[in-house]
Amino acid sequence: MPMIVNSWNEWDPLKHIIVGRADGTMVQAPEPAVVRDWPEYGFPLGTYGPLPKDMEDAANEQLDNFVTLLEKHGVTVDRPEPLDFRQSVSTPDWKQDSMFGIMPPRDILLTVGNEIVEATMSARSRWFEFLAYRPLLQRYFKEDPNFRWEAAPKPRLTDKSYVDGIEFWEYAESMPDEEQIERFTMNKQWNLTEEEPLFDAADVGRFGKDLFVQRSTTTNGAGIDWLRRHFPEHRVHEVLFYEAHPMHIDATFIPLRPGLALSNRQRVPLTEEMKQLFALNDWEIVPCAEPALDEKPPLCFCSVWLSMNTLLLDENTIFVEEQEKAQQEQFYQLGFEVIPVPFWAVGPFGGGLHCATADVYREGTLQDYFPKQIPGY
Ligand code: DAV
Repeated sequence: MPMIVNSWNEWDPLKHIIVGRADGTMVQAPEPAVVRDWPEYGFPLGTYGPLPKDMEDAANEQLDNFVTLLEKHGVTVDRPEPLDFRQSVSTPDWKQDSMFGIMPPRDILLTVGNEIVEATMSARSRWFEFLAYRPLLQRYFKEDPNFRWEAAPKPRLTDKSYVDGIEFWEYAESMPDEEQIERFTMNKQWNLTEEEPLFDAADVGRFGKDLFVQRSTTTNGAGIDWLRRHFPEHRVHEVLFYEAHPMHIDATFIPLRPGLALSNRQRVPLTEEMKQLFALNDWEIVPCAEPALDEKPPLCFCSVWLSMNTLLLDENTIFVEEQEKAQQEQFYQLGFEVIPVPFWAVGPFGGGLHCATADVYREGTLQDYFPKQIPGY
């Protein structure tokens, strides 16, 4: 019987991956976890709807091109099945006027060894996103007798899961970033409460036996606790960075190969134990290069740091956005073969090359890259 699902880290040789689609992606309807306010691009506060069709076509063209490139490098690619994201969705607790989309599979699917966990997610518009991946997961389940298919407890996402609902964002964004970092980041408390476990899979950095999970606007302490109890054979470390609105670790801190990690030059690590753990095990942490963009493109909720949102083909080869020349140069200097990929049109649909993918199979086994541990961390 074939082994289909296996991936323990971000750098082992890649053989099989899921790549998202831009089809029907929405500027989401307002909800406690999400506020969009882009009057200059046709979406003032409170409005919602599909992203413009020409943008969607451009994003899909770049995604399809990336798929071809991956296949040329011997990687099998699967794609999710779009739903109608314009539809409203509801549970017994709430009704939400739109869904979001399925460009970033990394946000929802967490692959750890022979297991894929569907994350809780923390936005109502993303509650049903797992349905788009079910045809793939069902197939893996049928074909691979060792595949462990898991779903984290579906959250209630009532108003109790959010700090003052949407008002949190209006309140926070009236402050300068430094003040928000002081008030919210230092207290590990942004929009989410600790009512129930909440996490996005993209807040997890996979380093073999060690999983580094970012506390963020999408992942709360209970979510990290759930992951810790769910993976008893792993060491699950909470990490925090200097960032006002942390969301997903993959434009903040990423491994490149055993012993080498890339850190966002602004969003420096704040967790002392994390810094000690890397130093103790002789890991080098290098600050990333400057991004090519000065500000977010139109209708994009991700930052310019998508420059470091890259995908490793193996520990010597990395896919990097085509126009991020400084970041490419840094990878050359670090000894990597760089494969440039045009991907800027994809950003507004939910991220970069790492966000747009979810691992299915990388060669390799579970290894310990941090043999020296810090008690209690
Ligand atoms: O830095 O804006 C990008 C990652 C989205 N999945 C950021 C986060």
